[in-house]
Amino acid sequence: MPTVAVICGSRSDLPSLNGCFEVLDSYGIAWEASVISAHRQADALHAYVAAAETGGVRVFIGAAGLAAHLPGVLASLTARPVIGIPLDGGSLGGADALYAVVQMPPGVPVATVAIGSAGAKNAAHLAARILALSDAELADRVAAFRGSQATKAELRIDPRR
Ligand code: RP5
Repeated sequence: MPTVAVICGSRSDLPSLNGCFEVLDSYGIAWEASVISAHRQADALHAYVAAAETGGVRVFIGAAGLAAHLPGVLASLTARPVIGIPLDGGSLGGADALYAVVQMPPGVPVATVAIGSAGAKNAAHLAARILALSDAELADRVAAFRGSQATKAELRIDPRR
């Protein structure tokens, strides 16, 4: 049963999400991914969110480009945490999607990460940290990842090692 649902607005978004899927896998988090457009398949999106909640999804990740309303619509449909990834497929380099995802009205929060593949990875890391609040083993894996990052940074600044 997935605990994280990743939804993107188009099949064309999927390559941008590989890093998200890899990071979720690295934490051993069960996830599922779906392509459901907020603009083109509104009814299907409503039905999916209801079913996902019933099925045990605890964190939603929404990814879209252009006028990226998908994460915001997800946040309108669920009280569970929604993380939004603005994608950079459009002619404005993702600034369009960033504004659409980050500028949510008060009371309808979307935790917005960076544009594109960096954001896709961070969406997965943030989901892990949310889930780790109630999962001690996952919290250990998050701590281990943070430790490995520190080690890598240390190596970068000292070429003799
Ligand atoms: C957005 O429009 C999607 O998330 C995608 O980033 C963009 C273009 O979609 P397609 O025309 O490739 O389906 O809704």
